[in-house]
Amino acid sequence: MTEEGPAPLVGIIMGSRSDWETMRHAAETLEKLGVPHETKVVSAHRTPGRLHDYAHGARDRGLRVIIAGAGGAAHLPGMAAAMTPLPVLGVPVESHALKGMDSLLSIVQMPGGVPVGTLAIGKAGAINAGLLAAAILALSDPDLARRLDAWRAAQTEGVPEEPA
Ligand code: RP5
Repeated sequence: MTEEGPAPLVGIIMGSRSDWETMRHAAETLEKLGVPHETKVVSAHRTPGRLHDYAHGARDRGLRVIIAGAGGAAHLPGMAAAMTPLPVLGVPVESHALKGMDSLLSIVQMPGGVPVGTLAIGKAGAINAGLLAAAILALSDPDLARRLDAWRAAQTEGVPEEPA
């Protein structure tokens, strides 16, 4: 659901194509909930101009939430948050060297004044970023709120009582 569908409400950005294996879970979650979104590679250090243009133009293009995933020295979510008033959800991508602890601490330890809503490291964080973005949008979208309720009910239904 990108260029050809309805106008995106959520922008999913990531520092590298290598982050897609993690960040696709945010996109798939939004897809299941019928939330229009777009996905872009936007690196804070390799493509700073692209980040500048993306973040500064995000609200005027109609985006409502940004999900930003990055690994290592993961300044992408914080830099994006510095350049847009939109809520930014940060997903720490698991790094090879430090298993994503570097990503997590880089994203979560924002100084007071420029918030990034930080999720868990890796796939769980990406899924939850999608769910949280949907919950934010659902505050002003009753149809989406119903779809989110149904998704959660189905999740509950899918938990067996017996362990084996
Ligand atoms: C970060 O560096 C990216 O977010 C990625 O997680 C990490 C490694 O990038 P690649 O070297 O795989 O492109 O900017």
